[in-house]
Amino acid sequence: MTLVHDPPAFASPTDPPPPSLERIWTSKDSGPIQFVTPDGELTDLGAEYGVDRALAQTLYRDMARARRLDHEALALQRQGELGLWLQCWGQEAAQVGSVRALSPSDYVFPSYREHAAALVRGVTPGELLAQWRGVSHAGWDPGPYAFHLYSLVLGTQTLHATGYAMGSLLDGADDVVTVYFGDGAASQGDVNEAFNWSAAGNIPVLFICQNNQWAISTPTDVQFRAPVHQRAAGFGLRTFHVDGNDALATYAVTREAAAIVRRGEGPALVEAETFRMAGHSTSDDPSRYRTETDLATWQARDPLLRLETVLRSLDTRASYFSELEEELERLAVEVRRACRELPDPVLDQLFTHTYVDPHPLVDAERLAYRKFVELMSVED
Ligand SMILES: Cc1ncc(C[n+]2csc(CCOP(=O)(O)OP(=O)(O)O)c2C)c(N)n1
Repeated sequence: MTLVHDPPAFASPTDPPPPSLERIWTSKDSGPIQFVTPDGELTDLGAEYGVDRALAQTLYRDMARARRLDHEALALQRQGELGLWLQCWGQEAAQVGSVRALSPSDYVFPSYREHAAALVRGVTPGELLAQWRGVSHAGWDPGPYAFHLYSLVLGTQTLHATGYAMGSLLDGADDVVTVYFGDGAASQGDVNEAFNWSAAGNIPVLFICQNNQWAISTPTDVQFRAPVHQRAAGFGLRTFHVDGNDALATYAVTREAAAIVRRGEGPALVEAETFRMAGHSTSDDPSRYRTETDLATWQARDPLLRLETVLRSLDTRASYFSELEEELERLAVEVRRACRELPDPVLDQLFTHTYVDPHPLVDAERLAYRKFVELMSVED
């Protein structure tokens, strides 16, 4: 059964620019831009913008799919089917709202928690889980999805994105190369170099910082004094601060930021305030460092519940929700099946994708590995 709403639509780069949220935000500087309150009420700004029902349904579906995949992956890890998993629970709106506001060809550099964004770009559950099952160094071919491989070395992807965007500029493309990173990663030198270099060179990069309040066990008030958006502005970026648990506001803000970058006016940054509801990874116990009150505060700001309230207030048909529920059940089955069916890796291939060109050290290591395998099979 298919859903009865419009097919998911990405923002078109040729759409007319919406009213300036940058102006509204910088003139009032009254905290993050919000369209919908945690209770699901439209703010004055949200009412001014209005709610596009098809967009709201698309964003809600994207978030619901991501949450289901995330929870299934957690269960698979607990059953020993995955070595590790980093949940994106709580951050669905920040990811879905932003990635939907791009053009599908805008190349995205994720960090390692962007499962919701990856799903929107079409990365399959099996491809997403492969790295965490330990059967692949990565999992997918980035080209067809315009979605790069995960980067676990904090912040490096901001420099990769900046370099990629320089290339895209030289090619005469009008891409908005987009890069995700966290509040903790923002302390890395790489991120600050990427801010500076992209601003100095007018390079078309859109930085999306998901400020989920924690870098493993380090809270933001220990991590930094000046917020990420203020620091980025100091480097000369156009900056935005948005409620990252508000999918509609995140979409609108990212759309405006992307339009700035696409017009060649230089790099921009969106700081999306959100919360990591789970531990840093499945190896982490967040109850060791954060309080139940903290968790409850953010639970009340849940991005899915908030958009669901909006959709119900728009008299969304009950069939939308029931069909989505069925779709999520099918997705869950697919996630479990895809995970268990992932083929074991051929270890010899470890040496194949290390360098583009042959390398003597890698060749020697491959030879040593083959000799070891031979020796083992003789002993058998
Ligand atoms: C260069 C580098 N330093 C340290 C680490 C260890 N490390 C992994 S995740 C993490 C915290 C990252 O926090 P943040 O950037 O806020 O992203 P989040 O995990 O909260 O999504 C740290 C310190 C790393 N992976 N890379």
